[in-house]
Amino acid sequence: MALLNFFSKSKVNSEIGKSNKIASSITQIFTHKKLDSDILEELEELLILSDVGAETSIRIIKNFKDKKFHKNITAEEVKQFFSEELTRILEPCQKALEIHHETKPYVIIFNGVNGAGKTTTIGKVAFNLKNQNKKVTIAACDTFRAAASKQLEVWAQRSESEIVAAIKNGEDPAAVAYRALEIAKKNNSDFLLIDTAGRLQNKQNLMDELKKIGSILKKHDINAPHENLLILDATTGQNAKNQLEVFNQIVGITGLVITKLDGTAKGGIVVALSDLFKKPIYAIGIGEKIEDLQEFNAKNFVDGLLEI
Ligand SMILES: Nc1nc2c(ncn2[C@@H]2O[C@H](COP(=O)(O)OP(=O)(O)O)[C@@H](O)[C@H]2O)c(=O)[nH]1
Ligand SMILES: [Mg+2]
Repeated sequence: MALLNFFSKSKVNSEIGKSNKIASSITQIFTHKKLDSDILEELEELLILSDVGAETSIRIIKNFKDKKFHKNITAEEVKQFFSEELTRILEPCQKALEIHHETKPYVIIFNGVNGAGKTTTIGKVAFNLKNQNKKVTIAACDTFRAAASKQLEVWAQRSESEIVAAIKNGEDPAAVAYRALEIAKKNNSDFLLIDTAGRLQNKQNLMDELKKIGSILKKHDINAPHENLLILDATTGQNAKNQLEVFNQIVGITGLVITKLDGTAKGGIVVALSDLFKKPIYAIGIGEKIEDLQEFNAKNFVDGLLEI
């Protein structure tokens, strides 16, 4: 067993939550006022506006009340409290992907709704693996859109990975997955990364499709897929909770990659997801470039969010 460094090292990233900095709002709230019940409401609202979600925000504020801080508490002390609370929620979800090297190929399915960042994340992961001298096969199982496999081809070229795509438009995605697994075995690939479609509008279809991919892989390797990742776009805010619930029901999600934390995302959604689902967060996406995939580090993430 080994820990896999798919991703760039985590660093404090000031891009995270930049459109709605919790830190500057805390400073503003505490500039002219003393701690009272109005302020507690303002803090709760601030968390909710930052996408932390009502349930988690209410609990954090309850913990804050229970501390019985003195009336002249400073913005810095409040930030310190939030930093500890958020880190405590996020830390259990900071996990590295563990790989069994004896398993070849190690099969990872990338699930998620359209536009979440599945294809881009596969490209980034493939590139990182290649830099570690790993052999990668990519299965283009989003066979519904012709453009999808074209986009994947570009990423595959950059990472010198082999790509297995549909022979004709609309080919059964499970058939592509099966063929890809056979090819990956034949080529002695270390990894098989499977890109999927994400049409959540037609849940039954998607469910059938993903289940079929899973069961056809099992015919080759009873333990495959070894990971069922869910790629979530942080800018979709609270909707990400619903996506996690649905995909978890369908395939049993083993870990998350949360993308687009560099954009208008408020960042708090990562806290809400950790608090409610406690799934490992293997990486975060902080841009469109190949190096913009970082391992998730709870402390660094909170420091970015709170500008500490
Ligand atoms: N800013 C930003 N854009 C991203 C990130 N990840 C993916 N994207 C962009 O999101 C769009 C959809 O990504 P794509 O990989 O095609 O999503 P898919 O439909 O799930 O395969 C593309 O324009 C990507 O460049 C990220 O971490 N940050
Ligand atoms: Mg795609």
